[in-house]
Amino acid sequence: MIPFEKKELDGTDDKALIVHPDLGALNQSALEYRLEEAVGLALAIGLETTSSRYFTVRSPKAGTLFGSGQVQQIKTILAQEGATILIVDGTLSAIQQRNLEEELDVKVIDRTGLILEIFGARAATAEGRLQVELAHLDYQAGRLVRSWTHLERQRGGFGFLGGPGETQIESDRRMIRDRMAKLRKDLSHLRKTRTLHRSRRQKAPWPVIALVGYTNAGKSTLFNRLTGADVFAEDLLFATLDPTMRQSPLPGYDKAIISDTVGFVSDLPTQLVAAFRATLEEVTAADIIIHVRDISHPSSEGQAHDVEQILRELGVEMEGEEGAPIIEAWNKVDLIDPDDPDGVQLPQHIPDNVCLISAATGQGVDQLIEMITETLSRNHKTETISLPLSDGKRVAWLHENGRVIESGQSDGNLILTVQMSNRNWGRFHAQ
Ligand SMILES: Nc1nc2c(ncn2[C@@H]2O[C@H](COP(=O)(O)OP(=O)(O)OP(=O)(O)O)[C@@H](O)[C@H]2O)c(=O)[nH]1
Ligand SMILES: [Mg+2]
Repeated sequence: MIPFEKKELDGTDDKALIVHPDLGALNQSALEYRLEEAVGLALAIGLETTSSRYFTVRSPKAGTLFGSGQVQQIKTILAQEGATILIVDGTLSAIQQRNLEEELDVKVIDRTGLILEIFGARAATAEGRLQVELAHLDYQAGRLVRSWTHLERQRGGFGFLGGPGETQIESDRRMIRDRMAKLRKDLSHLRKTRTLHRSRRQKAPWPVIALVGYTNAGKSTLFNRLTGADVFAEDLLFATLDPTMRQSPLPGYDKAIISDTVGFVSDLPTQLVAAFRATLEEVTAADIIIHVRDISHPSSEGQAHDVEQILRELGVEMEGEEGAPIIEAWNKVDLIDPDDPDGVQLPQHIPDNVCLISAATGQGVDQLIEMITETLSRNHKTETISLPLSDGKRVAWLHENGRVIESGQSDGNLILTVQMSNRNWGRFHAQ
């Protein structure tokens, strides 16, 4: 345990003030949704918000990000509202965080820190916890800020947001480094085991379908509907953290494997993208990706954009032959009221790879399943071929790149029924 210098806050009724530094990237309404989202993020670790507002930052100050007049204003608001935590919905350097804490005399946390704290409280599997702790330490390593360890006790997070006193910095850094090295080792061990599981599963003749999307889009609700599972689905940001896989019947197939994954959010900390890369390998290995979108959300477009960017960062091919086909499930259509002139409306043109659904009511889910099987069969073909028993190389290639559904022998030949993407069949026949 790292001997952090503790600053006890009255943990039972901490309330947060949220300020967003407006650097000019967002328009008025996007700013408002961003603030709303930040309130949701705070709530995800049980923090109530006194108010949320943005400050226009024309030239960010190296020491405090906000200008000195703004810092005074924030100080006044904190006192007026009785907030004991300041959430800055943006990125703070370690220095900025510390200076703000000193000037305002409250705990200060930035967006990355907040998301890390949520993930710390939510991760349930051994691997998830190791990954989050690693990401946390990575973020922590350069930070010399006061401790917030009460959150660890209260909310089950890791509470690494705090930091060492000046005198202990060096030894603490060393301890952090050592701990990170140990975590990496444990993780690589766990991953080896998981890869073994996966390669065994890859040989199973079932397609893998990955659900991805912005947090709160309805992935888990859809997952439950498709699989009859009862996964935690809540109006809570980052309700799901650890990926879950289930079997589900799919017309024309014995079964399919559907995986529910962690939701994405704009400005997902790079430490976390890196940490979850391995878990999200399920997505990269999927036969079909279902991008679940909350189409009733006013920022739906921007959210889709963020999701696509994170998928690219994860190495998922978004267009062309190489990647898995992507279907967009435009969810929550039940919330769209075509007669409401102020409400969100569906766009005029709806692309071919889109299915309108309501995971809550079940509307459109049958069409979605149809679209999934259609897309699968369009992109995959099943062939029965005969190969000489001695052709071990080609047999191994087929096992590696396709799904061997049936295998038998006749007259010294191996008869294989294989399902594989059209592209792989092309490669096979060209050999
Ligand atoms: N009205 C309506 N609400 C829905 C629909 N689908 C999901 N919801 C609600 O949206 C909220 C979020 O749903 P989840 O399934 O937990 O969302 P998620 O994408 O798994 O979220 P994270 O795990 O947090 O990333 C819940 O309150 C659901 O009941 C829908 O089709 N219509
Ligand atoms: Mg979920």
